[in-house]
Amino acid sequence: MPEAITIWTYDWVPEGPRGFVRDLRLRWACEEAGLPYAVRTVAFDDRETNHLGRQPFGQVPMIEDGDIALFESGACLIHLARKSETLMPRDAGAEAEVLQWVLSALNSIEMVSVPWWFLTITGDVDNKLTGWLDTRLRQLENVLAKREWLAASRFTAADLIMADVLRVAKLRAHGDRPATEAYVARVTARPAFAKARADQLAHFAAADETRKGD
Ligand SMILES: N[C@@H](CCC(=O)N[C@@H](CS)C(=O)NCC(=O)O)C(=O)O
Repeated sequence: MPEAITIWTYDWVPEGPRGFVRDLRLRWACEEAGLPYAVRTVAFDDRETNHLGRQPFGQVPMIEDGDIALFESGACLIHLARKSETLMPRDAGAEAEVLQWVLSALNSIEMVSVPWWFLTITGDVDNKLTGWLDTRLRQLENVLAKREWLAASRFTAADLIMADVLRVAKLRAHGDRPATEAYVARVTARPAFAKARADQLAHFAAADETRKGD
């Protein structure tokens, strides 16, 4: 039995982000790969200062794997993917393609989608990021119209992270991108995603009970 990986998340978060806190990416990866893992927590309250030794921005997630401690969900995902052919093929060319699309999800799509989403939910009626977002999403739609998976002609860590970036409700409801919508539905229909999501929701629901008792 390999030594268990530890995934770190918050002890509690408000309703809004539940099901989207980024430890889900790492839970999902471990579920896909059959890697045993434990979940541990840092306090959500005082998060800006209470775990800066583990995550210099006070965010989550982090992982520990033996002597290795990492933050940034993308870096953690790549670390996990290197342990599992399910997530990342051993072939050097296919591996490079997976890495390219993992970074693309984070640095070309999430880089604009998160600020766009934030402006939208904070009531910005003239969201100046919409044009930029629409261009990126249209370009990605063109890619997904021609292929089922981003890399290696099969599900990989690249699809896990791209679908996680794209599955945000406000993004899905914005515009009409049938290939992207089918892609998000296909990737998030995987049992490992359902398990990771249900476990995260249960984790925060249990935290509500603990808070009530405090
Ligand atoms: N680039 C970071 C972003 C991490 C991030 O935004 N985490 C959120 C939870 S999903 C968080 O900790 N938010 C609280 C905060 O920023 O104070 C990563 O991918 O790990």
